[in-house]
Parts: sequence; C-alpha cells; structure tokens
Amino acid sequence: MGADAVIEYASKVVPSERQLKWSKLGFYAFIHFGINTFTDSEWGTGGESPELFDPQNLNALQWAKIIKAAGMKAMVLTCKHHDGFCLWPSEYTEHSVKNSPWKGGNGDVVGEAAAACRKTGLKFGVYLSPWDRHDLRYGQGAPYNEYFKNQLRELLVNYGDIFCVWLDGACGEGKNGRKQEYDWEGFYSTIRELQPEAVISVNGPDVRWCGNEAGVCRSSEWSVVPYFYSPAETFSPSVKNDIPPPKNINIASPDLGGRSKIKRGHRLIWYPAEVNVSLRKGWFYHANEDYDVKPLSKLIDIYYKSVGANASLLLNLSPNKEGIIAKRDMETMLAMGAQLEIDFNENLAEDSLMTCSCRLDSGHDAQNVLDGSDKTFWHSGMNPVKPWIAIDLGDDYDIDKVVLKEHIRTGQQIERFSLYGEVGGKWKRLFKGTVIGGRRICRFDEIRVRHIKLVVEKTRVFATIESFEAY
Ligand code: FUL
Repeated sequence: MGADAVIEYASKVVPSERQLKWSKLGFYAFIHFGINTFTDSEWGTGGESPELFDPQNLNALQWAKIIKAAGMKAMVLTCKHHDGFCLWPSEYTEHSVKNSPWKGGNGDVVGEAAAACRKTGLKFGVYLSPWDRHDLRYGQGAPYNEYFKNQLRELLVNYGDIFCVWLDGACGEGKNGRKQEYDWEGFYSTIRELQPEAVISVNGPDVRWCGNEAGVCRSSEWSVVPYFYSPAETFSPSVKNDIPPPKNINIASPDLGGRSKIKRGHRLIWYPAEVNVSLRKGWFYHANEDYDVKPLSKLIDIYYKSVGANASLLLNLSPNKEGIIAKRDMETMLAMGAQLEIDFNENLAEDSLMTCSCRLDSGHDAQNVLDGSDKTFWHSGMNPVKPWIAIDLGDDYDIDKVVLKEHIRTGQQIERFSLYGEVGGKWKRLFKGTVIGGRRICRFDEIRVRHIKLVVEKTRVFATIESFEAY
C-alpha cells in the first residue's frame, strides 16, 4: 500500500457501538478486594483458606457513593483475582465466599456491589483473572476453559447489565509452572452472547492497556493502531495466517498509531487506550500503605493526562478488611470530585457563535459543535488545508481550559493542532497539541479572551469536531 492509501485506510477505521459508549464514560473505578485484603498480599498463592474472608462491615454502597462523588461513572470489581477465591458463591468451585464465615456463608460481594451500582446509577463491570493459582483444572486445557466459561456465565447472567469484562493477562507461573492454553475465542463468544454491549478489556478486542500502571498515557494516544497490539487479534485463529506481526512488539512504545507506525500497511483496528492506576501504592489494601495514598494534585494531573488525552482512566480503590474504603482514601476521592466540579463548573462556550474556514456542506457547519449532540458535528470537507473553526464567546471571559472532541464515529483524523486566543487584536497561541480523538482537554495559563480559534495543522483525510467547550 502506498503512503496515501495507508492514511486513507487509517482515516476510515471506526469504533464499534460498544466502544463508542465506553469512550464516553472517561473515568471509572477499579475495586481490588478479596482474600489478599485479609492476608496483606498483592498476589495470593491460591492456598489461602476461605475461612480468612470475613469483612465485618462490608458496605458496597459506601464504595459506590464514594465512586459517584468522585465523578466516576462505573465500578469494575475483582470478582476473582489470581488466587482463585471467588467473591460470589460460584456453583463450580468450593473456593469462594460460600465457605467463608462472612454472613454464615450466605454472602455475595458481587451481588452487593452490583446492587450498589444500580442504586447509585453507576455501571458495573467484572474483573475475572484467567490465571488461577488455586484451581486444579488450571493447566489441564479444556476442563479449566469450561470452568472459566461457566464462571463468566454466572457473572454475566446473574448480576444485571455488565459494561466491561476485564481480562487480566498476568501470569506468574514461570518456566516450570502450569501452562494453560486459554480458549480466548470461547471466552469472547460467551461474553458477546450474554452481554453484547460489554467491552472486553486488556486481553480482549475492545479496550487496550496503555502499557504501564503509573497513570500516564502517550502524548499522542491514537485509537487506530496496527492489529498486533491487540492480544485478542493475535489469539484469533482467523488472524493467525494474516501478515505476521513484527517481532518484539512493544506495547509500551511511545507511539503506536502515528504515520511511521501504520505506514507498513498492516491491518488497522480501533483499539483505544485505558490507563489503570491505583490510588494507593498497591492494588489491594495494606495497613502500612495508609499514608501512601496519592495526593489530590497527583490525581488531578493523572486525570488531565488520561481522560484529557484520548484515554480513559480506571482508578483503583482498595476496601480494607472491614469491607469499607478507609477515611483518607475516601476524603481524597471526595476532594477529587469537588475539584473536578470546580474545574468544569460552567461551560462558557454554550450559546456562542462559531465560524469556520471551510465545511463539507451546510449540514456540517461549525455551529454544530455547540449543540451538545453527538450526532451533529463540523466537517471540514476532504483534504482541507489548515482548516479552522473559531468561537465568539460574546464577551471577555477568563479561560484556562478548552475541551475538544472529534466526531470519532467517522474515525480519528487530527494529527496536529493549535489553539489561539485573540489578545489586543492579535492571535496569541494558547496551546499546541497532536491528537484529539474522543476527548482532548487543553490546559493553558488563564487568559481573558472573547475569540478563540482552533487551527487544524495536520490531519489525515478530513477534520471533524463534535464538541468545543471552554472553562
Ligand atoms: C495486574 C495484576 O497482576 C495486578 O494484581 C492487578 O490486578 C492489576 C490491575 O493487573 O496484571
């Protein structure tokens, strides 16, 4: 494929409906809770007794309320971590809450968490570790795969709508450990059959791990990348005979979807990034990390560099042995919610007037970026030369943030842009960026302006903007 053909191809890669819905969430919570909470560890051995699990004051509604107040939209619970202990009374194993003293063996953490999410208006997702250090079927092939699919079925049938199934790729078995050939295709089809709207994350086809657990994504985080960055694509038999992926794929590479990465003409897919990071040092609760809770300033920075940079943020909370989120963690999350409310208090761009240098047709006018709809948008027309759109706020306002969204339903196009503000009759550059994608939050020093202009300096085949907000 020639260079132009590759760019044209990349420009046409679009998200699925479930990816689109997911991308709107932006910020949601992980809950790491399980047998590790009681043994003070991060990776259990699988040999722990269910007798250890006894969260005397478990309160999933407290988790949900904190998550909601922090401005998050969903919760993903570790229903089974690598140690194999199940937080719901699975029919297919004895290694679960049903053999714990908690609620006399009649408790169900997954049920309580799902109900708390429904009550507070959060979406609910499940983390189910493929690697299982407890189950004897692990390493035997089909018997374990059947077990895993049965567990998926329990989780996906009994707990209402599930927005995400998070399949962790970690495995610490080592060279001489047990080797399990996972039936990925079977796992995926079970999920698609039972919860067709759920995204399958990380070791799945819908959502990509950003490549680290430090809370940072790339400065140019493309959602369109070569297929070999998706484990799901390489597991799939239908892809195995496709162009072989280059050796030593580096998921942590600073660029996955820029021109130099897509130019070889590999198959391209829509595979957007998620940043996962823990509020504490570890994923599970440890009393000796009570003072190792990230400060608000760090969290806000992570938020802007993920949610504001075309990725989503999955922030982990760690309920303690009592089954509640500790005071310091709670206060930090409430402060984060309050800060985000202050930061995005009033969109000053509403009711403004937009102009543009060019447009595809009258149905794609720049004014569409202010109507709050994700169906209408500004479209520059094909192969535009440095197209721009400008806003007249109607009066001077102090501004330090502009939030931009491309209409990603028609793909991700913009490769470089600048924002200018009119100061003393001249355009002053406020911000310079690369990709926009589903959401880009541009932060700059506060400035008093009435007119702001977005210039698209480089784009693939055309440019779109679905939403323009100013704060
Ligand atoms: C990793 C796991 O090994 C950690 O324990 C944690 O669950 C993290 C989110 O993913 O792969």
